[in-house]
Amino acid sequence: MYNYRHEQDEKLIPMDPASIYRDIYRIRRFEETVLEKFSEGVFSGTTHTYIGQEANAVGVISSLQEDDVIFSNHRCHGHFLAYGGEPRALFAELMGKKTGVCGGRGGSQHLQYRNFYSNGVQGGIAPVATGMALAEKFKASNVVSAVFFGDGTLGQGVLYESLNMAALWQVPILFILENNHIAQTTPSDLSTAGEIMARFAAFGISAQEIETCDVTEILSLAGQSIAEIRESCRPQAIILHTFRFGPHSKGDDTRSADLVSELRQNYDPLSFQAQRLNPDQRLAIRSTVEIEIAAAYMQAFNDPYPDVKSI
Ligand SMILES: Cc1ncc(C[n+]2csc(CCOP(=O)(O)OP(=O)(O)O)c2C)c(N)n1
Ligand SMILES: [Mg+2]
Repeated sequence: MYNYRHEQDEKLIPMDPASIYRDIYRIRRFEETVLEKFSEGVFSGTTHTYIGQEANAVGVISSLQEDDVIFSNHRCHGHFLAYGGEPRALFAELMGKKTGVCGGRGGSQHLQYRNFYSNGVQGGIAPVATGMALAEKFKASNVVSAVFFGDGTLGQGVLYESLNMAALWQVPILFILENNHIAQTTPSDLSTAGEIMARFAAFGISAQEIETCDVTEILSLAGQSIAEIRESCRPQAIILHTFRFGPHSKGDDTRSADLVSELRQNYDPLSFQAQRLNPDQRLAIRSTVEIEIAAAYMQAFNDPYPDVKSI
């Protein structure tokens, strides 16, 4: 048992290795299906998949509680699914269907579901998350806000305005940097000067970093940070060094195939978690998830488009 996850029935239940594996594999299968089907023209707009980074979403979001608020970015599917969002509603959203998360109007990058929000503008959601944390502080609700962003977003000035306000006003927020070492096609060492940790230290925000694809290490780090934020009502940051195995969006990976396959070989959170299960357990989980995702896709595919009057 590693940590606690908040289910929709509002009970805290212990997470076991099998349910963690299932959560990671659900995101993986969802995203593989998105990439497979995109070329068939079934989705509207664009998309950014989360393959390789699944442990970050599962580890952090499983450590949050029911009323906590999550803010995500353009690469939001994994965060949404880890939060408990339905695969069918997300497929439908990507297809512009009425049954989509936002009635088919938000697309891949702009989701709102319960306490989950995403925004495709890099850094655009950081001040929103900071404002939400301030509001929750005023309400004395003991709610934590958590905001995910990528290494490329370290180039957005609004992020530093948000860090400044979060520290100045001491708001309960966790900044989660998913450093996959690349922004679209630009490796981070071509865009980011100095030490990343120093950027948080400049505002007096306590930050910790970890390079791992072991979800249990992320659970433990995030769980500790979130507990401290809730206790102290002060912002914190965690930097998760990670790798994406897919393209930035659909077919736009400028990295060599050899490099990507080496990354998959060495840093796959799914294979890492698989070692904790026996082959029968793995097989049972995989087939259940495959059936679930295939059914979710077909339901969304057959769902109606919104009617014109709803525009
Ligand atoms: C303000 C802004 N500029 C440019 C873009 C186009 N864009 C979308 S994602 C992306 C790269 C983001 O890199 P990073 O923050 O490292 O996240 P990752 O894609 O690696 O998860 C860019 C340039 C955008 N969405 N918003
Ligand atoms: Mg990046």
